Amino acid sequence: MSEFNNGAGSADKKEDTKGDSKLSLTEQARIAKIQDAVLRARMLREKKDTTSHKFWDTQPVVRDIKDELEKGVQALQIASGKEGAAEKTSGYIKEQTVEGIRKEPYPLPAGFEWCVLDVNDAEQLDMMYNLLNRNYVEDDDNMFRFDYSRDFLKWAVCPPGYKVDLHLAVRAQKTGKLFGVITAIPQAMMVEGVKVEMVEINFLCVHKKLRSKRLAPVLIKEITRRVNLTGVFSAVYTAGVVLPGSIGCARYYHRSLQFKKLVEVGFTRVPSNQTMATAVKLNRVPSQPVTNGFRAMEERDVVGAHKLLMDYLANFKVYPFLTVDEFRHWILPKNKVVNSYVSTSADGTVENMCSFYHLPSSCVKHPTHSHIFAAYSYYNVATTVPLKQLMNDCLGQAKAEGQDVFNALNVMENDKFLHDLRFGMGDGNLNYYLFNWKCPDVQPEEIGLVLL
Ligand code: MYA
Repeated sequence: MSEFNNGAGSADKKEDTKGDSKLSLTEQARIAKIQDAVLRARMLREKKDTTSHKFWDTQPVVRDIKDELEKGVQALQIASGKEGAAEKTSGYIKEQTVEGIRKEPYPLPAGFEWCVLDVNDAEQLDMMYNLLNRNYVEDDDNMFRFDYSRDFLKWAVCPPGYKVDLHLAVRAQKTGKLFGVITAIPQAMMVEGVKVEMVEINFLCVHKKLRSKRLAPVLIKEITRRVNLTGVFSAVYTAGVVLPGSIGCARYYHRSLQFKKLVEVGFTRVPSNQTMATAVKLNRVPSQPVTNGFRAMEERDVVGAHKLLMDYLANFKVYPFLTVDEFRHWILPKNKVVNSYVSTSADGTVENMCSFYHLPSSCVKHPTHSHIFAAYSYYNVATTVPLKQLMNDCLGQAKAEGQDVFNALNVMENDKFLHDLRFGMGDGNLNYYLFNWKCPDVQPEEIGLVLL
């Protein structure tokens, strides 16, 4: 997707639209849209994307050149002012009703059965934890693997309105051992100004012994069926892999907090123009916050901080529509799961907030270090201080909390602080996906959503 954003394309666009200064802003925007559509169609034709996806090609996601060209045609229709054309750029890809949804679960290979995971039961939570701890996402060199804590998993899959039926797993009939998992949680999303009831999909995992046997498509079809039976027909998810249905692509940036340890585990290197001592010094963070009144968020801040965040998120094309209860669940501090901070005016109005969640990774092969402790930037809003200052305070808190590295995506306004606060660009992309909802491509800075 980012290919469409190359320098040549945007330079062309600026030249042409600037050329006629008599055009109104609306007309200029229309012309820009036409140019985008034409450019997109041309590049897609040239790209000749021949990848075939046996499963994804059957699913309601934007997936091929034809769809992309259709998007282009719609943009042209909007640009030429045709009534009603705008409606077509958002909406379901496939219209469905609960009545039309299959009633029986999809069949599994012999010896396996469906089960659900009640993560409030310690034993079932352990089963989910162990499957993920040994089989979930690894980096390209298989050096690190996500190690979501048990408390984190409970928090991640039990927001207000969650359904146990959507914490889906596959187990061996004889032994009860888990071989696969996928979860869905309810979350209304705002997509280009339209509120859509969706689920967020996460924790898709197949045991290493059962890889490449097409179990993942069965898990996805079964969770889709179960979600559809609740009257919800669209979903949002992120993945490192490129699949059909992507609406945008963000990049991870990393800020070292414990530089020496990160070098020892092979996560980072000492730059060629620095010594270890210089690099350690350059990566220092404030031990005390600079922002006046900076403190951990508390229950009394929830209503004000919720309003601050929702007003801010309204600036983006894709963001979660959080109720106050959902906000409380996701943002109020939870030990070793999520940290959040605010500063307020004298009368208690929340003016600034920042937050991060805790996602350690196991060091798969390292003899002495078992984990990298990583903080992930979550939702941040600065209204009375520069965002850079607020995030520098946030880095200090993360370090005080024992984190080795602070990770952030280049979504929302994060570009405003990444460079100056010495974040280095990672080699991983994160693709954002919508299932069964049309949406034009979005740039990272137009995304107001961070998934866990
Ligand atoms: S992203 C995290 C994904 N998990 C991991 O990376 C953990 C480690 N890897 C594994 O456990 C396995 O490799 C997985 C694939 C399970 C990923 N998302 O069974 P297979 C397609 C979607 O033979 P396996 C997260 O959790 C692949 O293109 N599809 O493969 C969000 C191929 O299809 P096609 C994926 O390697 C998940 C097919 O699977 C992914 O044994 C969102 C091959 O199946 C992936 N990350 O297992 C899920 N990776 O032939 C979608 C591969 O067509 C939700 N594939 O190319 C959709 C919305 C559903 C709800 C809708 C409600 C309305």
